[in-house]
Amino acid sequence: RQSVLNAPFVKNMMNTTYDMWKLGWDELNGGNISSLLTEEEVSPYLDITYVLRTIELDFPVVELAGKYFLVTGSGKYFRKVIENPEECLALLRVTADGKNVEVFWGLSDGGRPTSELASHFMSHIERLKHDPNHRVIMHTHATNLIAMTFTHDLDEVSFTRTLWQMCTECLVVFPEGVGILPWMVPGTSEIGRETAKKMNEFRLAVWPHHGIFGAGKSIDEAFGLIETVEKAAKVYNLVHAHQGGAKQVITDQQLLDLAKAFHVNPPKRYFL
Ligand code: 2HA
Ligand code: ZN
Repeated sequence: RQSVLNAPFVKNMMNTTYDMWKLGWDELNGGNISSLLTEEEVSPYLDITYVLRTIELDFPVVELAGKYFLVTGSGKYFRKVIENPEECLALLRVTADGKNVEVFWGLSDGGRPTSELASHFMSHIERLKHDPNHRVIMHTHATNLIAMTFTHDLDEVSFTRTLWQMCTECLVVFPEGVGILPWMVPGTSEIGRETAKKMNEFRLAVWPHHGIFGAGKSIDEAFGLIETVEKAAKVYNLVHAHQGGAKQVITDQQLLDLAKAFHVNPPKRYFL
């Protein structure tokens, strides 16, 4: 059997967490990622009949029974995953009753999976209903996006429109817009349920004054979605740091022209 450290899914997780830390998004233990894996992907690297330990969940997820995930650990630092993946990550499987996870590899110091596991698992359940190829949920403290949740109103339509108006590619990258939760206490099943509700309609859910959740078919896609929102938020912040703000933005007609050219269908409610 090959070392799991050579598995592409582990390498990509190590590199991505390091990149995200370097971007300044994941200070201290901020941020978490979970990536759905198949038994075919996992079995060349690990004996899936050998469970290291079982961890009970606070919320049952029977919809995910038998599914494998690579997740970041609770309290672990994105900066350190690349140095110590076996302590910072976990490869686990949801038990048949959906009440526990079985750990096959990782969390070598006895740690637990991410504190936001509820939001991750509930969001996976919702995204899989919409997209059988869905794989990844990613949470991060993207700096400019957090800043924008202080200066912009938190109405989903108006927030989405502003992001679209800041960078021409935005409408094409997330034509469904972004969902926004009310401010809530993190790490709970309640915020998990509210995040998952947004994942019914969006692949991006903003947690005001905290960060963002993104969903994708791969780590690269979830990262790319968040990176695009963060870029637009950065442009917004730069523009609004100038006296007088924007003198012009991408117009509704231009957004509609983009949608037509790139064959995406943003909902009508976004257009005034
Ligand atoms: O993992 O980001 O929201 C720490 C967090 C909690
Ligand atoms: Zn967070």
